[in-house]
This record gives sequence, structure tokens and C-alpha cells, in this order.
Amino acid sequence: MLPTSLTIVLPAYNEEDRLGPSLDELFGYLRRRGEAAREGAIGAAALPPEIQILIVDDGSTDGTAALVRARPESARPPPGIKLDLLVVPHGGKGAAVRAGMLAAASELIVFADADMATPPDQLPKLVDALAVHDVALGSRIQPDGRDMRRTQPGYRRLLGRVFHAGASIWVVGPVKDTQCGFKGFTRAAAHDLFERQMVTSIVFDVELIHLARRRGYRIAVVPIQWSDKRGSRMNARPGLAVRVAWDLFRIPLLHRRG
Ligand SMILES: Nc1nc2c(ncn2[C@@H]2O[C@H](COP(=O)(O)OP(=O)(O)O)[C@@H](O)[C@H]2O)c(=O)[nH]1
Ligand SMILES: [Mg+2]
Repeated sequence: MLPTSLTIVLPAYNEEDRLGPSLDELFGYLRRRGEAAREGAIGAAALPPEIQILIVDDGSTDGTAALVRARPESARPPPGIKLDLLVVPHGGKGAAVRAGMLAAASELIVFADADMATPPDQLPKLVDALAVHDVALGSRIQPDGRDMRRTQPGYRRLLGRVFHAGASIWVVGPVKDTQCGFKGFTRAAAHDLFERQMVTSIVFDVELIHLARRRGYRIAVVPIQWSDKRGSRMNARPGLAVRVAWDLFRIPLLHRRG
């Protein structure tokens, strides 16, 4: 049976500059898609008919929440698409995604970065994968081996390689890109996994995949388009390195029971 509803969770921390253009891009894509579906264009119906966009404002100190609340008529979501806002105390990306995933009630729940580094036309790829899987992990590595992360600055690619060396202790096998910010779940898998998620730093993706594998979910690795966007919220300070190392170390300890 085709799913009838989809929630797209967008964590947002001080995104007043990037979120407006991102929402315009997302709404534009959904509007064109809706029109194509109404005209009966083949293949246009791959997204569920009910769509909710849930912005989780991670305790921003700028105008992120105000921007979502006060969008002018011309910048409202297309018909049939709901735009909702959840404001949580600042807790990091993992905490913001967790709050959104647990608040969402749609049959399929996806999270994506607020900068639309993954363009919205990639959504049907996750939705298709979720027809036969419980978890769909976007991957910036293409089937021919090309790596979309090459658009990142050099220092981020280096940090990424060091991170992956640490993460691969807990997440092995086919998941080579744990950190892609574009992942989808059935509601049952999302609620089960995020109820158990404890890590709130950027390591939460590794914990999530570790849990999904341990709990026996059917996992798809889905190659997607991606390009580095300026204005990253990641603050590569020494304290972050310590936090990342500590969180990677403690993942299996957190879940040794159950
Ligand atoms: N880095 C970071 N991102 C957060 C936080 N809370 C929410 N986010 C959101 O998580 C996503 C991370 O994307 P971004 O900053 O572009 O990270 P990058 O592309 O990996 O450098 C964005 O949607 C952020 O707004 C936080 O505390 N830190
Ligand atoms: Mg980004």
C-alpha cells in the first residue's frame, strides 16, 4: 500500500539567512510536483499526498522562528502542504532532530539539513526505498564511486576522514557515509530508534545506524545528490573534537542492554 503522509523534519540553528531561500526551494519543488500530479504526469505521484514540513528551531538566538511564523502570503507553502514550527531549548543537531522525529506522526518521516545541501528533488529516492526498507540512509557516495563531499572545504574532508576512522569501529559494512544529513524512516522505526537515541552531538547519526543495525531493521543506502553550502553551523573548535571522541567511545556502552 502506498503511504499517505510524509513529514520532512528540518533542524535549524540560527538559520535566519539560509532558511528562507531553502523553504522557497522546497515549496517550489513541491508546488511543481503537485501540479504535475494533478495533470496526470507519469511518475509525478511518488511522494505521499499529505506532506508536513516541521522546522525544529534548536534554541536559535536570531530570527529563525520569527521567519517561519511571519512568512508573507507569497511565501506560504503550496496547497495541501503544512508548515509547522517546534521550538526547543538549544541542544545540538541530534537533540533537535530527535524532538522533530518524535513529534512527527506521518507514515514516513525524513530529516534533512535546513540549507538544502541535498536538493528536494531527491526526496522520492528515500520514499521509494522506504517501500521495502525501514530505514533509508542518504549517501553522498555515488554507485560509480564519485563522492559528492568533494565540494566541501579541505579541512572538512580531512575531519570527515578522521571521523569515519573512529565511526567505523561501530558502524561497518555498507554504510560509508554516516554523516549525510538526509535520512528517512517508517514511523515505527523512527519512533523506536529516536526513543533510544541518547547522543545529541553530531555523532547521533552513528548511534542511530548502530541502533538500526542492532535492532534488525531493513536498511537501504541511497546515493543522493549533494553540494556543500556556505554558512555551516558546525563550529570546528577543540572542544568539539573531545565531545565527538567521547560520544563515539560511549555509543556501545549506552546500549549494552536491550
Ligand atoms: N552544526 C549544528 N547544526 C545544527 C545545530 N542545531 C541544529 N542544527 C542544524 O543541523 C543542520 C546542520 O547543517 P550545517 O550547519 O549546514 O552542517 P554541515 O553542512 O555539516 O557543515 C542545519 O540544518 C542546522 O541548522 C547545532 O547545534 N549545530
Ligand atoms: Mg550544510
